[in-house]
Amino acid sequence: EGGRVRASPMCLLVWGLRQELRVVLLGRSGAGRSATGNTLLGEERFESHLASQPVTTTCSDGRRHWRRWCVVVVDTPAIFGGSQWDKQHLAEERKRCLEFAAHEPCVLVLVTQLGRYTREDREVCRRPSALCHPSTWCHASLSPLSFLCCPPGPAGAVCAAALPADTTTAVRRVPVLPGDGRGSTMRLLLVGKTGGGRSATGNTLLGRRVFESKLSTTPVTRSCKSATGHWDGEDIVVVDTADIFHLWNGSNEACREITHCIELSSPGPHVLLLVTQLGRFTQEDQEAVRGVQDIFGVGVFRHMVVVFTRGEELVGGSLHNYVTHTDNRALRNLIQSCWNRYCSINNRASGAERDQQVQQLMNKVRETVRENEGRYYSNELYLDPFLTEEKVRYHMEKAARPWGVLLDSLSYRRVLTKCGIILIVIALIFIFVLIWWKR
Ligand SMILES: Nc1nc2c(ncn2[C@@H]2O[C@H](COP(=O)(O)OP(=O)(O)O)[C@@H](O)[C@H]2O)c(=O)[nH]1
Ligand SMILES: [Mg+2]
Repeated sequence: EGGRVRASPMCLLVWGLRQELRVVLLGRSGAGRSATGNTLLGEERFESHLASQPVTTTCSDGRRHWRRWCVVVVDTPAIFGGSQWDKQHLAEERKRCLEFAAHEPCVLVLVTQLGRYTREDREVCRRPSALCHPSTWCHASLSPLSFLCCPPGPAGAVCAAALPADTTTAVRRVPVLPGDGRGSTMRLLLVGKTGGGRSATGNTLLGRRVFESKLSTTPVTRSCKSATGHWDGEDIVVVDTADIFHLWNGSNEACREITHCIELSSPGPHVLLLVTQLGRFTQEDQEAVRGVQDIFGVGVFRHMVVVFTRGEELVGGSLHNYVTHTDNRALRNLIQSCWNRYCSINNRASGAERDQQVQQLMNKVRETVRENEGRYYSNELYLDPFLTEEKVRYHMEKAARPWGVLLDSLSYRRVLTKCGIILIVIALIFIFVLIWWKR
């Protein structure tokens, strides 16, 4: 926690992308591995009771979702230190354990009893380096009990997980690893056509005027900008965007701002809010949706909520009625692509009314996050650690005219040379055949 785990930039990158986190429980017989596993999983997955013989005889696993991780907890028999099994069984179980641990990110957790750190525990600490791949070992959470009285070392963390109430503490301790450095902050990205009300919606969400928002014939937001806020005890980052969502025009400014937008919402937005005006879903809006798709890819609709500004104009009618009875096919298609997630907002509201608007919108945001099991959206632009404007340009050109890029990438000269040679050879063969036949 707090940077205690050392990792190379490559590990940081890889760990940031993986959604699965392995937690391998190690320890001597009777230390409480299975019970700790059950506490972490929140269910009685592993057999655990007091017995004169070891209860856990083979490696097994259980899963749960925790934040953006799928946590796989692996319970192991006492395969190190004072084992009572024959060599073949031990070798098999060590192999199985190795297979379970051969995964990144993987954390080895030493389970030991408070006040009973014995010779067998020390033996367990010494042995797994032979079991695990060095890359796993360097991130292991194995830690002697002395950590309880002195600060943990760079690769160690200590937590007490004996009580069910400590589950969250225990799980939180484990995945606060490189790649999760941005913690639980939820990133919201405002997208849509210029003048639709993105900046105004951002200000409403944050409860203060951070982004410039006014009626204008030219784009008001010149550059993408992010701001942080809190909602219901959670940190949020809201990214407001410049005029980048339109049909690709190849301008340097667009390249620069797309790169900026990716940087600000990195490692990826949890939810994209597609902002449009109620009752005015125009050709420009459709082009903006196409622009969003070109930048982020089709998968982005899974993380999108359609937000209708000027919600105050809904007097007397419901948004549901408006959306289901609209004759605007493009809008209906968009709502369908976004899994029917939409809501309205009145950015002119203040006080309790504003709070209610934010509550509604944030409920949709939470629903979206839940449906995506806490995962944020990512694509090749987010995954590139050395993103440049040139790479963005290539990405956009590929998205805007995929066949064009393919043809551009073919070397015309080489193709023409080869075709020319083949034609000359065919012509020569034909002439020789003709001469020979005439004789
Ligand atoms: N009446 C009303 N006006 C809004 C609402 N949301 C945005 N606006 C206005 O729409 C105009 C454009 O908004 P802005 O946030 O600058 O749009 P952006 O270009 O998408 O960022 C501004 O004059 C806003 O005050 C709303 O919910 N109700
Ligand atoms: Mg704006």
